[in-house]
Amino acid sequence: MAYDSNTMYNAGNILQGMSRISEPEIAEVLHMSEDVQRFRVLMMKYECAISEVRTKLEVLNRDMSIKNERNPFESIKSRLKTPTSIHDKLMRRGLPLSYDSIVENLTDIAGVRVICSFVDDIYSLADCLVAQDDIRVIRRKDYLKEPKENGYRSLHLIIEVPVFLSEDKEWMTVEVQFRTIAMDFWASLEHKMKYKKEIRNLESVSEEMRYAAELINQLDHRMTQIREKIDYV
Ligand code: 0O2
Repeated sequence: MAYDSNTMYNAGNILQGMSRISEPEIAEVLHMSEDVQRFRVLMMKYECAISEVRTKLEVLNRDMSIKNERNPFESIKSRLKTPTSIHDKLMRRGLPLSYDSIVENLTDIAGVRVICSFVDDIYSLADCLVAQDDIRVIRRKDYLKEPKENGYRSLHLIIEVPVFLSEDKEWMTVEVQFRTIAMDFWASLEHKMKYKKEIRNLESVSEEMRYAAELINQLDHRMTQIREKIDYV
């Protein structure tokens, strides 16, 4: 499921999100007819966790934009993994299709993607987010410092946030990806490549993608240098 940039996250939207997942779909795709209700509640909690993280980032955006005279991010997108994607990921990894397996093995059911203009904003924003005392960092993967072989660059954080329910509090896992506008542009094209069954000249297209990723990296750094010159005036 694609990331959605809709910034409105209220109770209505959450219910609307849940109703998108039909019971037969869950039962059929995940082979867990007895756990359908538990699964729906789980997805509701992940949706609330997305909402919490988005709010935290939006608060940081307002605060930092006043202090630094620019917005640390351009946009936020988020998505909840669909039952079909959950099924496919578990199958790909040879893991059981069960409620417990989903909770134990998947850390990206709730996904938030933050698109920044500048690389240094990525680190400032990520540092401010993880410094909050109700955030637990589970994992950090810095594909900016160590890009993937194909040229992919982003900063990934797996975090836990508390979701306060009517009777208890639960820590929910959210994957937060930070990247620049240019890196996002590159990643969406590269993502399309994965879904195309046959690409002619795959080797040379992959090489072009690696070259484009390098150009994007240089452009991102050049833009930061220009911004610093403007800021110094
Ligand atoms: P989708 O459809 O975007 O959700 P994990 O998924 O965390 O259990 P993994 O694969 O080691 O395990 O995590 P990693 O490397 O942090 O990647 C997680 C997500 O980052 C991917 O989710 C993609 O969204 C994105 N990503 C990672 N590598 C690439 C890449 O080379 N190209 C592009 N375009 N995106 C990438 P999914 O589940 O693979 O896909």
